[in-house]
Amino acid sequence: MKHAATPRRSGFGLMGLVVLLAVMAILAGTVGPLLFREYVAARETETRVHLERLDEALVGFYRDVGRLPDEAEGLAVLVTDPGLGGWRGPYLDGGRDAAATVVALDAWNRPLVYDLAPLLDTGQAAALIASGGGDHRLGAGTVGGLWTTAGTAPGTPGHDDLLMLVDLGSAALGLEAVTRERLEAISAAAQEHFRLQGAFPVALADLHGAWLPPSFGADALVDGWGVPFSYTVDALARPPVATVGSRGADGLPGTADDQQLGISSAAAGRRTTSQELASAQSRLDAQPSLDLEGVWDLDRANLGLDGILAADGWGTPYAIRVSTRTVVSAGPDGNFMTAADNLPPGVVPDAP
Ligand SMILES: [Ca+2]
Ligand SMILES: [Ca+2]
Ligand SMILES: [Ca+2]
Repeated sequence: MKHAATPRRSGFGLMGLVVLLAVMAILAGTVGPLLFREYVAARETETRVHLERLDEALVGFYRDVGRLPDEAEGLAVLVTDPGLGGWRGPYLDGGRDAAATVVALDAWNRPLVYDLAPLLDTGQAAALIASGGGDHRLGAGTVGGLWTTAGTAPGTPGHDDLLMLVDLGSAALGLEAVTRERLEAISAAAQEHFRLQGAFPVALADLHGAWLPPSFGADALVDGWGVPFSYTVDALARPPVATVGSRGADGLPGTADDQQLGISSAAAGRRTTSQELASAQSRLDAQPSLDLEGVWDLDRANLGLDGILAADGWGTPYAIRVSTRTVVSAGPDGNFMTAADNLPPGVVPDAP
């Protein structure tokens, strides 16, 4: 019986093994750190690129939705429709970055930190996104705490952190401009409403359709940040005024970024009043023998103007100056005694 063949000896003797181990040790000492640095640099670059893409995506989200995601929503809403009005994402198109599972991770697959309206040691930002970097530890700051943007001392967790400060810049200005434009369109429509109806609309929604331009969508009665405009009317003021306003970017009333537009009825009322006065006066001039009572309600009935021309374009009843047979409006201030703004100018009714 043949005995089993002894295993074939490798030609690689003990010396060979020693030499190989020595070479590997040298390589590990020199190439290893090089490779590691390369690896870290690549992850850092990858993270920076992702942060830049997130920055752009946040600005896009802001343009559409009118605000940045809050911290509870986080970065996931950039790729997953949260059911918000105006959302037209995903805001990261394609690639690994755009997957819902990794959108909020850095290149080391660690969660990015997102802080809305961060507290910074220098400058300002609308939001901040942070990665702990290669050491996986975030030392530059915390959500709601103070952020050190210039990096921290070597050896501390913050030294290799990667931060992205999100600046809305022109996007924010764009929303202010949209708001201003809508306010002005509403003002023009409300004045036209006043001119033809003798009063401001009760609610802004009443301006929809006939009064506002067709391009003014049903969703445009809100400011650039999606908040409905405030609207008040003081119908007893002379001339009556309306005010339409936005709370601005911060959504809070009474702060510096508010936009308010007073809508005056002065011009609209003047046009109406001038037209009415002209027609009333021509009716009066056509009946020179008609005896005047000096009481507009009676005289306009006698003139056949009953039911119309009760009040001028600012809501004040007309009067009549019997001595000169002139129909008079008190003007925008509603006061006959201040004659300068009366129509005709300077004319006051006879003293009672
Ligand atoms: Ca770190
Ligand atoms: Ca405000
Ligand atoms: Ca007056």
